[in-house]
Amino acid sequence: MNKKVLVTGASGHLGGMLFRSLANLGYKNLVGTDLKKKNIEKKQKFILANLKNFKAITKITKGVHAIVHFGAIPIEDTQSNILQNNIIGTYNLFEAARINKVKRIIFASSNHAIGFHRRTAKLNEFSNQKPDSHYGLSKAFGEELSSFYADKFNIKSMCIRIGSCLKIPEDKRHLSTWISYRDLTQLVDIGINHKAIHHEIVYGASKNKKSWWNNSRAYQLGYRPADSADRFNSHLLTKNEYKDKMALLFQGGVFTSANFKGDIKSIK
Ligand code: 15L
Repeated sequence: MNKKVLVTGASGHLGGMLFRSLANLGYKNLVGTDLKKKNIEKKQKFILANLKNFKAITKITKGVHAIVHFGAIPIEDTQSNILQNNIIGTYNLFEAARINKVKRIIFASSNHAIGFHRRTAKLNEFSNQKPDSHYGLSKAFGEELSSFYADKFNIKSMCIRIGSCLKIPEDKRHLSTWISYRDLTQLVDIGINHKAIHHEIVYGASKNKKSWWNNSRAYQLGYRPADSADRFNSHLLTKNEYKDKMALLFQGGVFTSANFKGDIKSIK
């Protein structure tokens, strides 16, 4: 791929990983951006910019073919921080993309956009959003934003509801939610290149037997995960949720029980 691809959140855990792994896959014209410069090598093209600054974002999206949008607060935070960084930041990015005629956006959504679904439910690309946190709500917003900009302005998008993207699974929950770095890279690559994409929802999960998600849409688009959490010795995994009965009921785990003031029985 010689066309320009912008990676937001390039100093972060997953944005940084993708900034490197896409280059290894043969992407020749990659530009990274973030509000601070961290773990960026000399040979990588990087521009400092804050997603809250619309003018700056409009500048850096000029001449860009596709955006891999991973720039956001990656966990729960205050309503105000999530609003400014994740919601307004993402809105700025899509609007700048529209002005600059960017063709595609790959959006880092999260399992926390659907976290209040019970673990007994098997979800697919049509399952309704059930955000479990301000953070999850910002991801649900990003998915709707992607849908709107695809339908209204023909900016193609793939939203990846990422489970737990780590080097290896660490906790029992990850037997259902884990995705390896190379499998996430594969999904992002499909999002950038697949011809038949309009607005897609897929699950960011490796081939896990205990998955809560039917990811057949990703498979239709050519996703063939190379990894599986099943291969890891489950005795070595931590049981971080096991003291939190509520977390064990819902897909979002401890994100659902944090600051919970609701009625568990009413959550359908
Ligand atoms: C996420 O969306 C977070 O960014 C990550 O830190 C994990 O909490 C992950 O979900 C998960 O649910 O395991």
